[in-house]
Amino acid sequence: MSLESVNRKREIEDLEFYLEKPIYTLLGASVGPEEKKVNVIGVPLEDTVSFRPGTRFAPDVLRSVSRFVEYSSSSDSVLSFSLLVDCGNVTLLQGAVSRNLDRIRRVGSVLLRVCRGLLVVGGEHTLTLALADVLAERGNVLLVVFDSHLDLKDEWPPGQEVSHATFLRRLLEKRQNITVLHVGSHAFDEKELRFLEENKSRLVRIGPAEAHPGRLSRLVRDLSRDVEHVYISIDVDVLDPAQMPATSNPEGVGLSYRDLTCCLQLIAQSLNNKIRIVDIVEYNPLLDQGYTYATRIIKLMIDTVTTIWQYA
Ligand SMILES: [Mn+2]
Repeated sequence: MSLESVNRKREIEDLEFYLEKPIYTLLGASVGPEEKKVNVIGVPLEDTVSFRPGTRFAPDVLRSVSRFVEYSSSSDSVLSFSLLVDCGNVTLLQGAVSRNLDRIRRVGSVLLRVCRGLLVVGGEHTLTLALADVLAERGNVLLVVFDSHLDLKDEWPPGQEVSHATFLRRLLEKRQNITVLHVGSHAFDEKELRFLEENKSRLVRIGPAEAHPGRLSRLVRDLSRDVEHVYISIDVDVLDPAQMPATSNPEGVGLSYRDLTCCLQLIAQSLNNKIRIVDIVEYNPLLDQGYTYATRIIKLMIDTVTTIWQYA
C-alpha cells in the first residue's frame, strides 16, 4: 500500500468523530465512507431559521421512509445498490453556525479527495456555503442552484451575516473562481437584484419561465467552458408549493417536478463527468403529511443519482 493511500485511509478513519453512523441507511446503501462510490452525507444543519423550523430532521426521516419505497426512477431505470454508500450525518452543535460550517467543510474536504460524487441531504441551504467553498479549493467551479429565492441578502435577519438567505452572497464574496447559474427564482428584493446586476459576469439568473432545456443547454455549455468541477444545489422550494408544501419558506409558485428533472437531465448530459456534488436542501418533514412529500424527495434523489452517476 502506498504512503498516499495509507494517509487517505487514516483521514477517512479520522472522520469518525464528525460522522454519526446511520441506524437505517438511505435507499438500502451500505455504510460508508468508501472510496470511488457516491457517498451520501446527511447534514442536519438548522441554525438560522427565519420561518418554519424542522429541516434538521430531514436526513433521518428520509432514510427511514426510503425503506418503504421502490428504488426505481421516474424514467424507468432501477437504482444500482453498488453505487451508493451512506456515511451518516455530520455531527453538529445546535446553534453554532460557523463551527458547524467548519465541520461540514472538513468532512467534505476529505470525502471529495476520494469519492466519485457526494450526495448531500440537508438541512438548511447554508450548508452549500461550506461545501462549495471546499470544492473551489480544487479548481474553478460552476454552481448550478435551483431555488425560488436568490439568497443574496447582505444580512438576514438584519444583523445576521451568515444564514440561509445570505449564503450565496457570502460565497461569491469569498471565492472569485465560482460561477453561478441560478435557476427558477421569483422571490427577491431590490438589493439582491442590484447585487445580481453588479456581478452578472459570474452570476447568471434564469427565471421560472425560461427554465427549459433549450435555453439551459446553451448557457450550461458557455458557462462550463473553463470549469473543472460542477456542483448542483437543489432547494426544494424551487418546486411549486402544490407539489412540495413540506418546506420551511414556501413562495407561492414554482417549477413542476418534471421541469426540474428535465433541467437536471440536460445538465447531466452536458457536464456529466464534472459533477462532484449534489445537495438537496430545505425539505421539512414536520410540514409533511404522512410522509407523502418525503417520497417525492426520495424520487428526486433516485432520479438525480441515476441521471448523473449511474449512466455516466
Ligand atoms: Mn429557497
